Amino acid sequence: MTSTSKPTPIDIDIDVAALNRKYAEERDKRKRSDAMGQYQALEGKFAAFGHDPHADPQFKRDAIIEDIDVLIIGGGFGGLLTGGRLREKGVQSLRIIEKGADFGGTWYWNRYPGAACDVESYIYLPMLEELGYLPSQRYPKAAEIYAHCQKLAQRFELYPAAFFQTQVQRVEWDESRQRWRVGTDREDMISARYVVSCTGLLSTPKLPGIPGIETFAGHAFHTSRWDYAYTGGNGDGNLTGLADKVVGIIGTGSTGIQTIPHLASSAKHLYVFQRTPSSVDVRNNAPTDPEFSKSLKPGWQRERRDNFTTIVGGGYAPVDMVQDSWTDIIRSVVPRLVDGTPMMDPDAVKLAEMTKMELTRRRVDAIVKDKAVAEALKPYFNYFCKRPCFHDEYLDAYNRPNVDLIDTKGNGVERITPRGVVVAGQEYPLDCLIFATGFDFLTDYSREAGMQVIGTGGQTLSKHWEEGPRTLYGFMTHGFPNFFTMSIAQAGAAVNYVHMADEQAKTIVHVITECMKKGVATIQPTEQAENEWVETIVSGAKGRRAFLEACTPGYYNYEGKRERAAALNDFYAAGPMAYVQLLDDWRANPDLPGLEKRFAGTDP
Ligand code: N01
Repeated sequence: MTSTSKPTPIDIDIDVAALNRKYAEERDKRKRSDAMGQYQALEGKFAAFGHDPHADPQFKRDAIIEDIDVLIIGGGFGGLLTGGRLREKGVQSLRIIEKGADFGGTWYWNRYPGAACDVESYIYLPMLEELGYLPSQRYPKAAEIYAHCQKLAQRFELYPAAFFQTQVQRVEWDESRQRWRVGTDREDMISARYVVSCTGLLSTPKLPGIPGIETFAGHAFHTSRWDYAYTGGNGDGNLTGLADKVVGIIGTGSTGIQTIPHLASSAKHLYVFQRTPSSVDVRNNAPTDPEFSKSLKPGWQRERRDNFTTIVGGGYAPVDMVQDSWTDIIRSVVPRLVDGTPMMDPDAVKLAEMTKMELTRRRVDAIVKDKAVAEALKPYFNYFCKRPCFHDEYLDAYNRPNVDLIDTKGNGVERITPRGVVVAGQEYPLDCLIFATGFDFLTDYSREAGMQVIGTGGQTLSKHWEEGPRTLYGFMTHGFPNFFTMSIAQAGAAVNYVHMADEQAKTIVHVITECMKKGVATIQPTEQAENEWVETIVSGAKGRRAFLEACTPGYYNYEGKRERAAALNDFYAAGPMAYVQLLDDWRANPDLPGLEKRFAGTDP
C-alpha cells in the first residue's frame, strides 16, 4: 500500500507564467459565442441518428393499464440499484420502464469498439459481494459491464417488472388520488404511488452543428449507436467492414480515445478530426489476480469504494487501496504535507497540476514518432477542465501509416460536404463519418429525459426548474410529491458515478419504504428545506466558478459560457464522501427532517 501523505517529487522545470499564458491562449481560441448552442439534437432530419441498432424495430405489445406502488423510469445502474434495493425490502408492486431493449443504460447504448470503463471494476460494478462475482479484469470492457447489469436484473427479479422499448412521455400528479398518472409512447396508462426517475447522465447523444452536416452522402452514425452491420466486428474491434473504407471520426474525448485504436487497425484509412486533444495517461489494465480475489473479506467492496471516493474527492486516507492513475492524479495535483493535510498554497497546487500535465505531454513525445503530430496531440489546460483519459494504445495509433491526425487548431471542423469533411479549406473525402461528439449534460431535465412532469397545481418541472434544479439533497422537489430524480446536480459528484447512484438509491428506497411502513400517503420537501439546500449548493458553487471560467470550453463549463443554471446545477461542495455521510445521518433520523408528510386518510 502506498501512503498518500507524500507529494511525488518530480524534477521538472515549469514556467508557470508562460504556461498560464498558453492555457489562456488555447482557451480563447476555442471560445464561441454560440457555446452550448453549437450542438444539434438528434431530432427532425437527424432523428435517424438516434435509432436503436440493437432493438427489434418490429417489436409490439399491448398497452397496459395498471395501478402500482413504484414506477422506475430508466433501467441503467440508477434504476437497477433502486429496483434491487426495493426488492430487498420486499416491495413487489414495481414497474420499470426503459427506452432500450434491455437493462444496461449507458452500457446498453455504448457498445462501440473499445468501450470500457475507466474506473476500476471492483469499485464501479455495484453489488459484487451480493452477487458473489468478481470482474475478469481491472478495467472492464463494456460487454462485461452490460452483462453485469443483466445479472443484477435477474438476481432481483426485475425482468418481469420491465417494459422495454418504451418511452415515458408524461408524468402527472393526480391530487384526488394522490398518485402519479404516467403515459408512455405505447399508450400505457400507469397509476403509481411513487415515481423514481433514473434517466441517467450523459444519455442524450448530440451532434455538432457543423454547417452542411445534413448533406453528407456517405455512411454516418454517433458512437452511442454504433453500426456494426456496416463496420463488422464487435466491442473488441476487428471491424472487417472497414477494410476498404476511408473513415473519419470527429471527437477526441473519452469515447474517441477508446475507439480510435480499433478504427486505426481496421480502416483502409482513418482521419481523426481533432479540436482539443485530451490528456491521455497510462491505463495498465490487467486480469484479476486470483490472490486478490482470495484476499477479500466481507465488506471489502464498500471499503474500497469509499477509499477511492475519499482520495479522488480530494480527502485524505492513510492508504490508497486502488492505486491507479486516478488516485495518482490526485496525489500529484493535490500535494500534501507529511501529516496528510492538503497544501493550501495555491502556487504549490498550480505548480503540481502543471507538472502533472507536463508529464502527460512528455508521454506524447515518448510514444508519437512524428514531432509535428506529437505537438498537436499535447493538451494545454488545467487537468480537471476536461475528463482525464487513460489508454495504452491510443497515442500509438498515430504511428500507423494509414492514420492522419487533422488538427483543427481549436477551430473545429469547418464544413461537411456530400463527399467529406473540410478543415482549413481542404476537403477530406470519406466513405464513413463517425461522431464521437458526446452527450447533453445537465441542460433541461425534462428535455433530456424526454418527458413532461406536471406536479401539484399543474406546475411543470420545467417551469419550476426554469433557472436550474431546485431540490432537497438533489433528488426531491417541493410541489412534486412522491417523485424522485436521480442526478448529480445538487448532490454528491464523484468520479465513480455508480457510487453516488447507489447512495441515492439507498436513500430514495429508505424514504419510500418508511412511508409505506408508517402509512404516509405523500411526502415532499418543505419549501424551506428546499430553499436552504439550494442556498447551500449555490454558495458552494462560488468556489468553483473562477476555476471553470479559466478552463478551455467543454461540457464541464457549459462550453465556456456560463449559463444561469450553472450554480444551481452544481454539486455539494463539501465533496462526495461528505454527501454520503450527510445522507447516512439523515436516514438515521426517523423523522426524515425537511420532509412534509401527509398521512393516508387525511384530506389532500
Ligand atoms: O464526449 P465529449 P465523449 N469539431 O463531450 C469534439 C463519459 N465516458 O463521448 O474538446 C471538432 O467528452 C470535442 O472537442 P472539444 C465521460 O464522462 C466515459 O467522448 O469540445 N470536434 C470532443 O473532443 C466523458 O467525459 C468513458 O474541443 C468537435 C468530442 O467532440 C463523457 O462520457 C468512456 C466538434 C466530444 O467529447 C463524454 O465523452 C466514454 C467540432 N465541431 C465516455 N464538436 C469511460 O469510462 C465537438 N467536438 C472510459
